[in-house]
Amino acid sequence: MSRPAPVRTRLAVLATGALLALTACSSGTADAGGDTGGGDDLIRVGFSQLGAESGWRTANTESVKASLSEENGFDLNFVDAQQKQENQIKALRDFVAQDVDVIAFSPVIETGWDEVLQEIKDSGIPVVLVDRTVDTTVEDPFVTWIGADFRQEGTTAGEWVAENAPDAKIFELQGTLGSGAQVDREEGFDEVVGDQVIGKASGNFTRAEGKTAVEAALQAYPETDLIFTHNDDMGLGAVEAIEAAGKVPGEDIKIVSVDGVRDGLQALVDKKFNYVVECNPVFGDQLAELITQVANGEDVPEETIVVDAAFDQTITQADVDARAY
Ligand code: GYE
Repeated sequence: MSRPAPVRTRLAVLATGALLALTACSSGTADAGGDTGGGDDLIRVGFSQLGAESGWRTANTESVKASLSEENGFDLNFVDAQQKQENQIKALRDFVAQDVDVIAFSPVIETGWDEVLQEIKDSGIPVVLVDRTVDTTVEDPFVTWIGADFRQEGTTAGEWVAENAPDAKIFELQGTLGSGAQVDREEGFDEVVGDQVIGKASGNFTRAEGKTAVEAALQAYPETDLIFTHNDDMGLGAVEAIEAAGKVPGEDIKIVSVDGVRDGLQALVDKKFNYVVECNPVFGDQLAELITQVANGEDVPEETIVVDAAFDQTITQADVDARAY
C-alpha cells in the first residue's frame, strides 16, 4: 500500500477523544455580504460530495441537504463527483468562479489537492472539510474539519477480534485506496491484529467491488475465516460471495465491519455479520452550524469529531427498525 506524502494535515490522527473535540480556534474570512443574485441573506455554499458509493454516503448526503436548506438560510450548490477526483477539482474551481461564501467538500482521497487548495486560498473563500481528510503542502488549507475518528474505528474493530477471534486468519477488505477512511481504519486495525492479516484488497467501498474482491480472496486465501471490511456495503458483497462459495457468513467466515447503516445492522441481527463499529453520517446540523459561523467570521473549533458507537449480535430487530438510515 502506498502511504501519503510526508507533509500531512491529518486531523483524524490528532484526535484523541470520541466526543466532540473542541481544540484551538481559528476564524473564517468569508465576506458573507458578497452575494450576487439569489436570496439576499442566504449563505452561498458550494458542497462537493465525493460520490454515492455506499449507504453511509447516501445518508450523509440526505443529512447535508436537509440541513443546508433554503429555509435554514442556505443557498446550496451540491455537486456529486461520482468518486472521481478530477470531478471534485472541477467542482471546486466552479465554486471559486461563482464566488460562493463557503466551500465545503469531502475529499475522495487524501493527496492531489495542493493546486486547487492554493487557488481557493488565493480567492479568500474559506473551506470547511467534511468527513475525510487531506494531505497537502498548502498551509492552513481549511478553517475547520468535521468527521469521524477513522483510526479509532479500526482500533475498536481490532480489539473485538483480539478478544473474540484471537486465532483468526483475516482478509482485510479495504476502502478506496488512499482515502482517509481506508488509510486510518487500516492503521488502527493493523496496529492491534495486523499479524493475523493474511491478505488485503480494495473493494472501493461498494457492494459490487467488495463481492468481486472476496470472490478472488476465497481462491487466493482459502484459509480465511474472518473478514475485516472497511464498510458495510463491501461486507454485504462479501456475504454474497461467501454464500455463493457454499460457506456460512458469520460462522465459517466471521465479518467485522464499519458504518452501521441499517442493512449492516440487519446483517448483524441475521448473524451474518459479527461486529459493527459505527461511523455516524448524520452530522448535517453540526455542519450547518459550523458553516454559519465561518460565513460570519466567527471563531470555530479546528475539528469536530462525530460520536461513534459499536454493535455486536445482541442488537435486536427493534434497534434495526428504529435506525434512521
Ligand atoms: O465509511 C463508507 C463511505 O468516508 C466515512 O465512505 C466515509 C466512508 C464510509 O463510502 O461507507
